[in-house]
Amino acid sequence: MELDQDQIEQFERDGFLLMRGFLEKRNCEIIKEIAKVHLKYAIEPIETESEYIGINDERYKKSIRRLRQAYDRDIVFREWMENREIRPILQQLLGERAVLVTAHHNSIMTKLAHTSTQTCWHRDSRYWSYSGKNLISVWLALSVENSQNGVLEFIPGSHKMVFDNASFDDKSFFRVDREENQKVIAQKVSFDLEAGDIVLFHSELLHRANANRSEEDKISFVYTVKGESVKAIEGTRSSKFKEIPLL
Ligand SMILES: O=C(O)CCC(=O)C(=O)O
Repeated sequence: MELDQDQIEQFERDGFLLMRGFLEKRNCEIIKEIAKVHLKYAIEPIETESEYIGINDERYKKSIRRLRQAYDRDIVFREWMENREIRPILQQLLGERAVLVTAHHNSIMTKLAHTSTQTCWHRDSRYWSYSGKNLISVWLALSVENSQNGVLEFIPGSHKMVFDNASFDDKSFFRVDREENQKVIAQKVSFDLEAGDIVLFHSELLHRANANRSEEDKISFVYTVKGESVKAIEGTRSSKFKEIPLL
C-alpha cells in the first residue's frame, strides 16, 4: 500500500494523517484481548496514572496508563509493529527507511474508565533524545475513540511552529494559561476513531487527550519509528533500547 501525493502533502502540512480501517477489526480484537490480560495482571513494565501525573493517590497508583515495551510482550503485538503493509507508507513520510524505536512509544496506551486523567498538550519529542526530529508515531484504535473516552486532539501544523521556552511549563507541557498559546489551541481538531483506524503523527506535533468519562476502558496501541539516519544520542534513555530496522 502506498500514499498518494495528497496524503503526503496533508501529512507534511498538518503533521498527522488519518487512515481509516487500516487493520481488520478481528485483529484489533485479538490485540485488545491480549492487552486486557496484561492489564488484569499488571504485567511489568507499566506506567501508572500516579507516576504520570506525579500524585501519590491510591486510586491512581492502581490505574495503569501504559503497558510499556509492547514489542517484547507478545508475538501478536510484534506482528503489528512489524506489519509489512505500513512499511512503504512510513518510508514515504519519513523520506527514508523506517526503524522501530523501542525506547519510547512502544505501548498499549489506556484511558481506564473512572481512573484516567487528562493528557495535557505536549510534543512527544519533549523527553526523546535524537539527532533529528524525523520520528513518527503510529496510533492504532482498538475500539471506538471519541471525546467522551479521551480521543487524541491535535493542532494541525504545530510540528512546524516555533515557540519560546516560556510557552511550556516545567514538565514541557504547552501552557494553556498563556494568551498566545490559546490562539494556537483554538485551532485544535479531533476525529472519532473506530477499531482499525490509524493516525500517523509527527514527533513535534502538539496533541492532548481528555480523561475517559465513559463507563468503558479505552485501550489503544502506539509505537514510534524514526528515519534510519536519525540517531539516538548516546548516554540518554533513547539509546538504551534496541532498534529494529523495517527492511
Ligand atoms: O493519553 C493519551 O491517550 C495520549 C498519550 C500521549 O500522547 C503520550 O503519552 O505521549
